[in-house]
Amino acid sequence: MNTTGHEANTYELDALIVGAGFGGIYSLYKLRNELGLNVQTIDRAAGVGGTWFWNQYPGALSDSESHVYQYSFDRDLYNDTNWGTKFVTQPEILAYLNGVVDRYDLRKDIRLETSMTSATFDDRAGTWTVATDKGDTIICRFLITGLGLLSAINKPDFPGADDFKGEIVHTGAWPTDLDLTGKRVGVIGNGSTGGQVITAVAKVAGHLTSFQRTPQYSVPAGNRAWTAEELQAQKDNFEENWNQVKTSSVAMGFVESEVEMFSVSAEERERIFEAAWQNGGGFRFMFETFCDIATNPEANEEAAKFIRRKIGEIVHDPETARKLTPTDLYARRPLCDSGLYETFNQPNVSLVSIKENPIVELTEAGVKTADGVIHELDVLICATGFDAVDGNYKRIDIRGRNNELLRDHWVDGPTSYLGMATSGFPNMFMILGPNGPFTNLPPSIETQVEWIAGAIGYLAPKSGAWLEVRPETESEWTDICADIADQTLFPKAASWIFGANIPGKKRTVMFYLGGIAAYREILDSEAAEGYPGFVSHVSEPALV
Ligand code: NA7
Repeated sequence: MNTTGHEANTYELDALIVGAGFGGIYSLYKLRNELGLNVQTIDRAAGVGGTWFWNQYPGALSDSESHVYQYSFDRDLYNDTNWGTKFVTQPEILAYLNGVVDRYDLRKDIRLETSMTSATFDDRAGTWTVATDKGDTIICRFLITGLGLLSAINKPDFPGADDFKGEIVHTGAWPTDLDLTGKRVGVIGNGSTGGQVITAVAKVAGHLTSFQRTPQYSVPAGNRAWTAEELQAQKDNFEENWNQVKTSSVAMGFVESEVEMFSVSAEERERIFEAAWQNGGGFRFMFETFCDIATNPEANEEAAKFIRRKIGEIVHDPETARKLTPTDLYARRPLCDSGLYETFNQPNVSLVSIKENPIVELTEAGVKTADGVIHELDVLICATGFDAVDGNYKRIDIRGRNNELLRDHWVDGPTSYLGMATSGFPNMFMILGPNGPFTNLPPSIETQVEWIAGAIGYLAPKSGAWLEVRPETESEWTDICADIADQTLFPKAASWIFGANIPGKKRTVMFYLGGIAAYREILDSEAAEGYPGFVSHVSEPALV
């Protein structure tokens, strides 16, 4: 027995899946239900759902349209899913994922409130030994990590935080019993999450103060009910729609524009932007209007100017409008909102630009800024994002061949081949690891899980066999990702996409920006050619 009263066990599995979000759930289905392997999933959370379990803050909404923010592997599941609005809320997505788990009878092989504390590869046996915080030891051939792209929270350490008499919460670890009605609420951060939480909480808070470091470009989400015809068409056109998604770039369920910004007149640009603004959607605004907003600085400025003008038209107080208006590139993950700028017209909402007037410390009563003002608060919400992509990997002792620690392997920044494998860590397959595709996530997750299941299906019958990515393949992939990123404007904007949001984190390219279509082709040929990017090791004669 360990200190929790749980009897510690050592047991063997074919595969251990860590994480019960979109990726972990589908992996369990593929490996257990389809390949018939002995598999278990563990997750540190008290429920399944990953991101959608943790991010239960008010206003949490997916910014991918619902007809493509789901699984596509089972047409019956798709037909039975009836999401009535263009964008779906966190409770709906969490209910969906729970429904999927029950539909395929996965729950009995998911251990909740169980964290992987270490994982070590045994070169001789060709197995992974995983320790959990329950004291269990799991020995498995295949380790599938779906630890979450945006899961390790970034909570700033403000001086005086211990003195603050109110409550400090992070959106990514939201206490579901927190009632903000009538309270004095501060929100630090105004990314995708901050925008959602500000808009929702301002409706109930006594007063809301937004502490904004960098103003953001945001366009309306345009959320609305799908019409009956639209819903029917989504189901009738299942194959064509998903084929379109998987042969597109950002996998968002629309056809990306091929029109260059300056190939049309100024009037036509205005018409296209206005239509996109009215229709809604951040990715649509950036990628469906023109093809060069993310690559050509002048084209980018046209889009930025349009949004800046809208902010000026919406926000009544000129000083608030000035503070809310970005002046830099429109080159972060494109945001959309449900009335964010309008929220700043409410009498119970105020904005503090902490770039101009930094936070000095927290006091007993609230947040003190450089001008000496103490902003009195009952609750301080940190919508300050995540140590994205590799954050969770660095927090666990993962040791590959020769006892090499993954965080040492990634000392110059996280790398991988295809976002799924890193050299020295055989038979460890990451879902949404570094340098995976930058898209609407469920289609990329499905793509990766299907590829991983293919690789495991190939290895499983060969006793003790493992695949290990060649170091040179990994370096080439890193270079490819960097070259593609350099052709875009994204690296020029400081955001989590390049690790720029975490103090001290090395700025590196962390995504493959070549689009899902090209990505899927690379994956297909890697598997079809017998995994040439990998060294294939068989410790005993193959059984097949
Ligand atoms: P983001 O996009 O990383 O946004 C975090 C926000 O928090 C952003 O406004 C940051 O300002 C701000 N921030 C971070 N640290 C601090 C400190 N120390 N002081 C003040 N302000 C700070 O995270 P989100 O959760 O909004 O979104 C992440 C993704 O989740 C999103 O793209 C979707 O894919 C879903 P900054 O801009 O860095 O100046």
